[in-house]
Formats: sequence, C-alpha cells, structure tokens
Amino acid sequence: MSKIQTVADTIIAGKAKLVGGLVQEALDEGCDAAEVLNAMIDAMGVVGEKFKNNEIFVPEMLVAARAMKKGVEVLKPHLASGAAGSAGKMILGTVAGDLHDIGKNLVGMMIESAGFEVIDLGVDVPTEKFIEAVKANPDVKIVGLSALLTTTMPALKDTVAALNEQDFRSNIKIMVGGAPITQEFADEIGADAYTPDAASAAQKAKELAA
Ligand code: B12
Repeated sequence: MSKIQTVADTIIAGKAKLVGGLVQEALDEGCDAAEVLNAMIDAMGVVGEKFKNNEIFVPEMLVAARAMKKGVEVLKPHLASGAAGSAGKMILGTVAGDLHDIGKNLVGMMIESAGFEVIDLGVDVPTEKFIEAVKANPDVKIVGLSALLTTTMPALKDTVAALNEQDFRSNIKIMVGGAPITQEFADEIGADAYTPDAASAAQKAKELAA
C-alpha cells in the first residue's frame, strides 16, 4: 500500500498520534505535498459517507477531524510559501451555528500563501462580529465566509445580506464556500465570488484584490 493511502486510512481511523509521522514519511519519500493533502481531503469525504450511512457517529467524525488537523500541521510549511501581508488583508470565518473549520483553515492557509494577511475569526461567528472586524480593519479587501451544513446556509445568506447593507460594502469583496455552497447560491445571496476548493480560493482572492 502506498504511503499516501496509509495516511488517508489513518485519518479515517482517527489515529491522530500517527498521522503527523506518516505525513512526514510520505514527504521524505518524495511524495508531493498537494497530492498528500488531496488524499487527506478525500479521506474526510469517506468519513462523511460513513457518517451518513450510520457506520460511524459524531465522536468518530471528531477524531478523524483531529487526525486531519495533525496532518495539515506537518504539511503546512510545504504548502504555504508567500510573504504574508503583501496582497492585502482578508477576514475569514465559519458562520453562526457551524463548527466545521478544516476547510476554512485550508482556505486561510492557501490565501496566506498567496500573500494575504488572514484575520481568522474562527467558527460559529455571528454576523455582528464580521461587521465589527471589517470596521476595525478598514483596509480589509476580502471577507470569506464558510458554511458546511445545509442548516447554516441561511446564516451565510443573512451574513452576506447584512454585509451588503454596510457603508463599507463597496470597499470589500465577499467570497463564500463550503461543501453545500454552489455558484448559483452565491449569486442568489449577493456574494461576489464562490470557489469549490482552497487552491482556487487563493487564485480568486488575488484576482478580487488586484
Ligand atoms: C469533520 C466533520 C465534522 C466535525 C468538524 C470538526 C472540525 N473541526 O471541522 C464535527 C464532528 C464537529 C462535525 C459535526 C457535525 N457535522 Co460534520 N462533517 C465532518 C466531515 C466528515 C468532514 C468536513 C471536512 O473537514 N471536510 C474536508 C474539508 C477540506 O472540506 P470542506 O470543509 O468542504 O472545505 C473545502 C471546500 O468546501 C472549500 N471551502 C470551505 N470553506 C470555504 C470558504 C470559502 C470562502 C471558500 C472560497 C471555499 C471554502 O475549500 C475547502 C478546501 O478545499 C463532513 C463530511 C464532508 N464530506 O464534508 C461532515 C458533514 C459536513 N457534517 C455533517 C453533519 C450532519 C454534522 C452534525 C450536524 C452532526 C450531528 N448530528 O451533530 C454536526 C454539526 C456541528 C455544527 N454545529 O457545526 C453533514 C452535513 C449534512 C448537511 N447536508 O448539512 C456532513 C456532510 C456529513 C454527512 N455526509 O452527513 N462534523
């Protein structure tokens, strides 16, 4: 079995203590960091499927998430490279009611490596906190919102609606993403951009801030 497959299987099994070492071994053997990351993302997809099919439950999903994070820590220096801050500032957060942050963190990491300073507000972020953060950072160029649940898509919509009403609206661009989000939904709620993954999010952020 390939080392990358072992990394993926270890994430699915939620063996957080082993993942870091295995990722390092894969890199030492010459595996490409982006390829390792993609396998890890796919592993989280497998975890989601198992959860949907009642083969595993929330605690198992949580340990898989912890394992994923351990792996990302080791990968980070190999993925992120740019000089932070030169491209501008971005505010990033997962919307109210939603605790998923692995995708958001990857987006933050890739956008940082594209030269942005990322102000990460964390998870379960109420609308007012996004607004306050933009007011506190008038030079911010992009606000990125993440939602992973169909039940928090309305919170995403409400946050975009509230941002759209602010005086600062013309100074910022709003990017949205997360597994249930589509380009159509982004258009419907009045966001400026949607991308399906972290790499394209970084590319898009550069275009929007140019
Ligand atoms: C890990 C996980 C958890 C962990 C989260 C831990 C953490 N720290 O993040 C825990 C255990 C806490 C959890 C809890 C729950 N979860 Co959960 N979870 C997952 C799982 C398995 C993986 C998510 C993940 O990390 N994916 C990997 C990352 C890399 O992908 P991503 O998040 O999609 O991000 C990428 C893109 O979407 C995009 N992106 C993301 N954000 C942004 C933002 C911007 C601006 C842009 C441009 C792009 C972008 O770029 C990212 C990188 O490429 C998914 C299954 C899945 N297939 O997604 C279920 C899943 C999302 N969870 C689900 C559910 C139901 C729940 C719970 C309700 C379960 C429960 N009964 O309690 C709770 C809700 C808790 C809450 N209030 O948020 C469902 C959602 C169903 C739905 N349609 O709404 C899923 C799909 C599982 C399933 N198949 O049923 N979960």
